Amino acid sequence: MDLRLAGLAVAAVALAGCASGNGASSRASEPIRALMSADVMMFVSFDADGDLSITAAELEAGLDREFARADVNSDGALQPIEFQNWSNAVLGGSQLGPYRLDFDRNVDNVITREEFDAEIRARFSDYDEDESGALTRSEFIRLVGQARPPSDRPRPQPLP
Ligand SMILES: [Ca+2]
Ligand SMILES: [Ca+2]
Ligand SMILES: [Ca+2]
Repeated sequence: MDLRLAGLAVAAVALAGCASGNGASSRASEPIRALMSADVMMFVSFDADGDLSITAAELEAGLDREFARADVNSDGALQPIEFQNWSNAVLGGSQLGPYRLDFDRNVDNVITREEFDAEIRARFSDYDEDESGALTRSEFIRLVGQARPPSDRPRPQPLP
């Protein structure tokens, strides 16, 4: 996929080079491409007051709402089928992260409320580039090449 994207970038640069006659702009030679993750759709939905900023209080309310939405049998944990259905509805499917094993840190096949909150809080902090405690739209946009690989994030070892 990276190779294919690189190929597209080369194609875009080549096209810009050919378009010398229309006087468009030389900026076209540096196409801007961005990455978003499926969790952005969820975080944007947390903005209850519609002021385009997701505050810490809105995060807390969102965690409550999403866990309740996912935990259909109300046993306080998310079984694999519950996570799958929630992911399909809220994240638009399971093609993009976050994945079930991102949440289920002790790999016991259930996601506790603590595991659910920990993963989403970590992602919230990860997006909060200016460390203001709130997320604005621009913080969700990462240019290609700037996305941090998952290995950069600390991962606790599974419990014995
Ligand atoms: Ca808000
Ligand atoms: Ca459950
Ligand atoms: Ca677990």
